[in-house]
Amino acid sequence: MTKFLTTLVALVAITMTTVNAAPINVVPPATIGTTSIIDFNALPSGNIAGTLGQPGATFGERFAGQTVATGSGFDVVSGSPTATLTVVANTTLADNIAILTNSGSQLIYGDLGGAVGEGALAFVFAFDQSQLGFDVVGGDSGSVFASFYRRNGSLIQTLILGPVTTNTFAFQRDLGITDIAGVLLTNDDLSGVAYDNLRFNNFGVTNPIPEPATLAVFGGIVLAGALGYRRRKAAATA
Ligand SMILES: [Ca+2]
Ligand SMILES: [Ca+2]
Ligand SMILES: [Ca+2]
Repeated sequence: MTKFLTTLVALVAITMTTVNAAPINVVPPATIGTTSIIDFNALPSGNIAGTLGQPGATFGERFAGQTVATGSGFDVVSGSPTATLTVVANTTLADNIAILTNSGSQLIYGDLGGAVGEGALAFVFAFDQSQLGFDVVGGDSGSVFASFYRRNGSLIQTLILGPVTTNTFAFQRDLGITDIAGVLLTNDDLSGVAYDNLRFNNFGVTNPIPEPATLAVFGGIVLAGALGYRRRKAAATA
């Protein structure tokens, strides 16, 4: 019985790892089939007070539940977002998100002390995504750290992109799982980076709390199986 349970627990662990740890894949931009784009071009330049609502997504500095440290000269965000995933602003204007003009296009960036581009930028979608893309603009061969979160605040994966220069990045969820509710972007680039042309699908579903539901169903099946085994064993020895 003990050995049976140990094997069972191991099998569950493997299964849950397979289900929950599917990564985010970086893919060629042409391969994602997104239909919506936010280009920021209608927005005036300058720091934004509060969060920024756009069709299909809302932008802020970080997610509710997270804290930001600035000692390194870059925003470093830590902590887990709380459910339901929500962006929050930095109350200091020069430390919040902002818009600037570059080559005739409006871009968005995270600010820190008005330094342009060293700050964090977070966005949450109206609908969960299985794929998305965006442009990084002005990178000076540093790294961009992209953390993908579910709507319940759990982390799917953090990717390190770089060395970045101006480039387009696209991402696809392994197995096509549609559970990317939001993304946090920070960087350590020498001069900071801005972002443009967020590509996504402004339709579909939202998954408020997918993981606990999955666990409950799965746990129920395992429990039923274990009880059945115990009953069969009891019957055999009776
Ligand atoms: Ca900031
Ligand atoms: Ca633009
Ligand atoms: Ca800068």
